[in-house]
Formats: sequence, structure tokens, C-alpha cells
Amino acid sequence: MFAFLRRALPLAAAAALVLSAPVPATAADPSPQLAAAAPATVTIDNFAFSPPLLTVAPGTTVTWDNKDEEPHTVTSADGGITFKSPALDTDDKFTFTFDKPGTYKYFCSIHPHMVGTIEVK
Ligand SMILES: [Cu+2]
Repeated sequence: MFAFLRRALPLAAAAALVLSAPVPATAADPSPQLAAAAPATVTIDNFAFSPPLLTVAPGTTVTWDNKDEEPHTVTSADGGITFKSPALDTDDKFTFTFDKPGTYKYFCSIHPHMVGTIEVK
């Protein structure tokens, strides 16, 4: 009986400590909905869009930042109807604000194998 208690009690005490541990105050953004619509960036480098798939909230302005040594464009897959950047030289940027939910595929019109997707939801 006592042997059992000596083994069980420390476990119970440990469990009580875990359960009663104070929840640490989080430093999280108090307005996550605003954070979701914060500006987002796609970096262009090494002949690729990074990240290749970016998910943003409606109303988000996405900035493409060309860090490559080569010129690139950001052209929507509908032939540039939705958005179309001029040729971006190194460190040039292009922005577009996605107001409507949907899946927006795009590519570089100079190097069509470079593709990316913005998912708005
Ligand atoms: Cu390109």
C-alpha cells in the first residue's frame, strides 16, 4: 500500500504541476485578421518564384522582388489580362492587389518555364 503511494504520489504531483502551470502570455499579434492581409512578397531568384505557391487573404498586395541577375516578368496565365509587369531588372519590384478569392497562376513571359501561383482565400 505505502509502496504504491510512494510511487503514485510523485506522479500525481507532477501532473498537478503541469495542469496548474500558468499559461505564458503570448506575444502573438492581437489582430490576426489584419496580419493575414499584410503585404506578402514573392522573391524572384535563380530563375524561380519563391515561394512558388503563396496563399493570401483577399485584399492582400503581393510584391514580386527580382533578386536575380536576369530580367523577368510577372504575367498572369490568362495572357497578362489580370496582371502583367514590365520586364523587371535586378531589384525591380512589381505589386498587384488581389481583391477576389481564387487561384491565380502566373509565369515569366521571358522564361515561360518559370511559373507560380497566388491562392487568394
Ligand atoms: Cu524570367
